[in-house]
Amino acid sequence: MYSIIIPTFNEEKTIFQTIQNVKKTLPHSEIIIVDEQSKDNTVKEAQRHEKVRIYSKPFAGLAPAALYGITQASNDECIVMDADGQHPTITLKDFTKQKEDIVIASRYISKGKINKWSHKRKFLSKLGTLLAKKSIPQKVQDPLSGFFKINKKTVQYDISSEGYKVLLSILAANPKAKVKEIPFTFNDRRAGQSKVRPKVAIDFLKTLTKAYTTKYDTFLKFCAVGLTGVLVNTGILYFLTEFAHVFYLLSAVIAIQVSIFSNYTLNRYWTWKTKKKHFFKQYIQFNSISLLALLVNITILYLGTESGLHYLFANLIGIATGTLINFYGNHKWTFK
Ligand SMILES: Nc1nc2c(ncn2[C@@H]2O[C@H](COP(=O)(O)OP(=O)(O)OP(=O)(O)O)[C@@H](O)[C@H]2O)c(=O)[nH]1
Ligand SMILES: [Mg+2]
Repeated sequence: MYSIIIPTFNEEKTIFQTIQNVKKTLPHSEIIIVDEQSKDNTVKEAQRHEKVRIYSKPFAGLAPAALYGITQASNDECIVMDADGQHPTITLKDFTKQKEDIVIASRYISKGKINKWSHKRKFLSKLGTLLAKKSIPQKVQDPLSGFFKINKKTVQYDISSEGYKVLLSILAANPKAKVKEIPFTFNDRRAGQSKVRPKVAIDFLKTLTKAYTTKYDTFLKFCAVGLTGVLVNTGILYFLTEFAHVFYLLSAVIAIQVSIFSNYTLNRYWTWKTKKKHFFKQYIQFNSISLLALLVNITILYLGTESGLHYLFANLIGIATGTLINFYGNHKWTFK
């Protein structure tokens, strides 16, 4: 059994026919309309059908409306589709043959098509899709599709997600979910007006930023810990040299060790949150990676400078390489 969730905003000209088509294609499905308090007769038109659940309130956008519909659905298998006829109901049948956690009706795989789009719209869609594809861990060709199925038992969704592109936030939040794309033809709007407005672009950038920060969460935390390490290092070097009158090179050795230790502790309990290995065994591994990264950093500094680069520039390349070695070494070994 399926629940079909249809977000609407001023779709009086199309909603009746869309519901009719859904009923013809999947007669036993549950139909849920999530309406953004349309100012026209959308709700009245939907009410002309029997057995349709209608929620009409200010949802604050397409994504929250769709997610609300999913929470209200009686079935685990939920399909979200547009009201304006752009999503052909024939594809609903194809959805029912798929068992994956997330199934996407895709415009951008072989046999997928878009009917009559302007060059500008095509370009913007391709650009948005490219940015979105890189922001998620799965290999998906159409992460901005508004036509998809999720199994709400196995897929996590954050009902506070904002914006327009609900599928993108669902993909970002479910890196391990099984995903499949099926082709469909994106038709012309049957009637009525597009709801795409400049705010959609701003909302999209917000969703995109969230997806990127989720995808690179571990690396970003690792970099933040690295910055705290610089502060700890500088503070101890200064304190020991100025107030304890320790020779500055000896202060530096102590400062490096303490900052490696504080970095290690923060990375163990915050960045990777892995406590499978013994604290000190893992600490020795962390230290070894730090040493390796330091050696590579200095080698690049030396080779770069000797081959004519400015030593500060060569050092920056060394630091960047060292950071990557540190990150991947710890990711694949220390904290695995
Ligand atoms: N509940 C709710 N539904 C919305 C909102 N904005 C759009 N919708 C519905 O979401 C679906 C997609 O919106 P469309 O305006 O068709 O967006 P689009 O398909 O990307 O653009 P077009 O090709 O111009 O139609 C339609 O069924 C709209 O009625 C909103 O803010 N709230
Ligand atoms: Mg549309």
